[in-house]
Amino acid sequence: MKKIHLLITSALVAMLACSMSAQEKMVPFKTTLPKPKLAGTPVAVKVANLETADDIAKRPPVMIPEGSTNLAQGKPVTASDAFPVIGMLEQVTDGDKDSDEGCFVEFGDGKQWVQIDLEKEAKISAIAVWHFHSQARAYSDVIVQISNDPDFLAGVTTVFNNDHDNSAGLGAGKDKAYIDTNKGRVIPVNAVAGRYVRLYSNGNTANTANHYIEVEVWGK
Ligand SMILES: [Ca+2]
Ligand SMILES: [Ca+2]
Repeated sequence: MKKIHLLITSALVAMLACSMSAQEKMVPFKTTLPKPKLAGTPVAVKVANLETADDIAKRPPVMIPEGSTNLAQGKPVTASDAFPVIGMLEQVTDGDKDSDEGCFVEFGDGKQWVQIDLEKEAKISAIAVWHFHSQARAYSDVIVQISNDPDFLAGVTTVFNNDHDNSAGLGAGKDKAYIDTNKGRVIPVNAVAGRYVRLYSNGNTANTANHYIEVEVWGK
C-alpha cells in the first residue's frame, strides 16, 4: 500500500513539474509609442457602441509570453484596395507609427481590409493597430481575424469584432467601438496559430475612408 502511494505521489510530482515547464512566463504587452498629436477641427464621435470611460478603466492589461516579438515588422501587406488613395501598403508594417501626413495609408470608401502575411505560421498573442491618431475618431466595423488560409475562407479565428449590427456581414461582434489614440489598440489573442492576419474597417466617424498607420502582430 505504501509503495502504491509513493508511486502515485511521484507521478503527480512529475506531472506538476511538466505542466509548470510547459507554461510560458507571461509579461505585460509593451511597444514603442508614437507622440500624441491632435490637430485639426474636432469632430463629434457619434457611434452606438462606443466604449465608456469605465470600460477603458476596467480593461485589463494585455499579457503576452515573455520573448514574443512583432512578427509583422517588414512583412508583406495586401488589401481589398490594392491601390491606396494615399500612401503605400508597405507603410502598414514599416515600423513608423507617427500621425503626420505621409505616415498613413488611406483606402477607399466602405468596407475594406488589409492583410499581413507573416510568411509562416506563428502562435499569436497580441495584435496592435493604429488607424489614425491626429484626430479623435472611431472606425466602424473593426474586425480582426487570423487564418492559415490567405483567402480567409476556412479555419478563420475572429479575435476582435465591434460590428455590433453585422453591417459588414461577417457576424455581429460584442467588442466596443473605440477612439483611436497614439497608444493604438492592443487586442489580446489567446495563442492562436496562423500565418495571415486580416483587419477590416468600414469608414470612421469623421469620413467614409479607411486608414492604417501601423499594425503589429506579436507572437512566437
Ligand atoms: Ca507605418
Ligand atoms: Ca456596424
